[in-house]
Amino acid sequence: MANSRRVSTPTIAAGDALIIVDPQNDFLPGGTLAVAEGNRIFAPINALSPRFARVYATRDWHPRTHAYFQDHGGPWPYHCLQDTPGAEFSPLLDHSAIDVVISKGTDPATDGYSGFAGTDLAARLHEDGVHRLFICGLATDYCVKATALEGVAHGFDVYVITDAIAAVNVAPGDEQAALEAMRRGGAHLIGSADLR
Ligand code: VGL
Ligand code: ZN
Repeated sequence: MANSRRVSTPTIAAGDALIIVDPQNDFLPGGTLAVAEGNRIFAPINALSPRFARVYATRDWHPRTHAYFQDHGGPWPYHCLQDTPGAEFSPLLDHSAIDVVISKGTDPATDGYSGFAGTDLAARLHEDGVHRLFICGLATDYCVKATALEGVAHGFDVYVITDAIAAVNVAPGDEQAALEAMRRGGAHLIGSADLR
């Protein structure tokens, strides 16, 4: 079965981009929508980022009027409000490696989980000659999953780095379900140590 086959070890090359999804304070311990184990992603991310010619970071960048905040009937507490400390990249992230910052979730009417939703990310990647995406960041069960699946839909060869992502786990099992959805959707799941 193709899906149970181990992915051969990828070697980082030209045409590869590292996509760091939402490495922001509000998604980390002390933030308003904290991922309990979020801080553990930064050691592998900081080790990998200098090895990529192109590094993109997405940021959740919401207006306070966003429909998915609880005050407006949605599921989420306020988080990553534009120009607030909670929306800043974590001080644990090596900012020097980031080439491009993509703001998302700015449309108050749509969820904006994916880094591609309402942004020019796909166009920027195509312009930069990128074919393979190596995805890491937060959170596995929302924005990482959506970005990975939409990356596949855009025709990119997508790798998700499993030790460099962490889940919200609103319900137990969400993380496993998200990993399974990404694998079924055509993304390759790899560990950072698998990258040569
Ligand atoms: C995210 C929930 C709401 C994420 C963003 O970055 O995964 N999750 N907004
Ligand atoms: Zn959000």
